[in-house]
Amino acid sequence: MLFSRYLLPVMKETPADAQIVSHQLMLRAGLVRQTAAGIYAWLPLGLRVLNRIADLVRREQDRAGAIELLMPTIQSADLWRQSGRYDAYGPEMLRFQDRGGREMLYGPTNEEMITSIFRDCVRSYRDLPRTLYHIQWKFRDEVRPRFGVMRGREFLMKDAYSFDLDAEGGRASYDAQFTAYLRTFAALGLRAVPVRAPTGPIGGDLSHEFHILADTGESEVFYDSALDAVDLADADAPAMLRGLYAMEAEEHAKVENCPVPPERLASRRGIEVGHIFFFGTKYSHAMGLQVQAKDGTQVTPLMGSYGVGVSRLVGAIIEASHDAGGIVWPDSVAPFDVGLINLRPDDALCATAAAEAEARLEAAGLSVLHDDRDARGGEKFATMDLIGLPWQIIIGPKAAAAGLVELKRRATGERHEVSLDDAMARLKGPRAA
Ligand code: 5CA
Repeated sequence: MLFSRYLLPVMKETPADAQIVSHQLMLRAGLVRQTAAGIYAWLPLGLRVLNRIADLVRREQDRAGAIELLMPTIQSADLWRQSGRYDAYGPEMLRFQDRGGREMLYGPTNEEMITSIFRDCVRSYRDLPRTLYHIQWKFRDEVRPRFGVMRGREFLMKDAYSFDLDAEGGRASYDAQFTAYLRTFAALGLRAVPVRAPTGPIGGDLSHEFHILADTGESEVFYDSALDAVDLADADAPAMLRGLYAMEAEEHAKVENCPVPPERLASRRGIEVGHIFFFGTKYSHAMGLQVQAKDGTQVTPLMGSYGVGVSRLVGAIIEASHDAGGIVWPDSVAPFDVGLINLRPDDALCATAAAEAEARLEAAGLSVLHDDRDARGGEKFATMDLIGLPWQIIIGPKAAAAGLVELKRRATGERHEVSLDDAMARLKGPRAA
């Protein structure tokens, strides 16, 4: 992709209205534009990151046996009356009428809709267990939208819903999602710790939130500091984590005798990137979902729901991975693999070398943003650092004459003058791993 033909409005100055670093960097790096309070347009570079995150979430959901479908953003009020939540949900729900005067809403979540779909499609115990998910926009008319995409009003969520015949099965479905979440966040290059959580308007009595520990987090969590030593990518991590004390502040406040000795009790702020719930028959009972059991009787399936804040993750990843120069994308979600800087687009040798490098990198399956703009070197370096692509390949007249390029790793700042072949060999290594 040629920079000169792309839409990438970068800003030098820090926007005054953005309070936290991820929001500032998302605006400066041209990832999003606010179009109304808490509502954002995803510009081309931001959309590439959002899509990569969604793809990784999807990969781990599929691996865990969940099945993808797509439900609409617009729902009918009648559906929500069946569960009794239409009146209970309050002013966070965006409500409106269609031309026929029918009451509609922009979905803040999908428990009712999935329950009604499942109720219409399934009759027998043979059709359970099932976990279904979609990745779809939600709307919540938050009192205080802030921090950019971290607390938006319109946001992208992965929401999964499990249906089981008995409590043991329901627990297994919950555990499968718990494990999938640890894998997902690890694949995104994040350390997200699970903590016991209150269930709020979703309901039920078993719930975990997944938090990235960061000073800019909106929640507070209390946990046994032994948790800091757990390798979350380890296969034993789910079992180890279940044995350790970790609570969202509201839950912690309910605990009368904290089992963790004070010197081991840590308290940090966290960004909630996922939230899972087991609420049994709350929606299936209210909405009359029943299936025939093996013995011919009718049973009410037990359900759980499992959310990941896909658009919030873009901000959370930046909070966790940036430096003074800008964003430092983990390889797994970077909008392009390589930023190719041609320092002298007016020089024939440089232009040929850069075009060749771009073609060969792309032929090798790497995505490239080629800065061919007629601009000063300093500006190109600053822009490339700001947008945070994992690798930079810099082509200038002296190196080009010697058949060399400069390869820079964004995260470490390490630079090497190498042949294009050597650069490509180094670049493919960590990606393949
Ligand atoms: N139905 C359940 C699980 S599918 C549910 O809605 N859970 S939730 O309310 O906790 O939302 C799931 C995730 O969406 C949260 O963990 C958070 O990461 C993300 N999220 C919630 N509200 C917002 C918001 N206003 N802006 C951005 N992301 C949000």
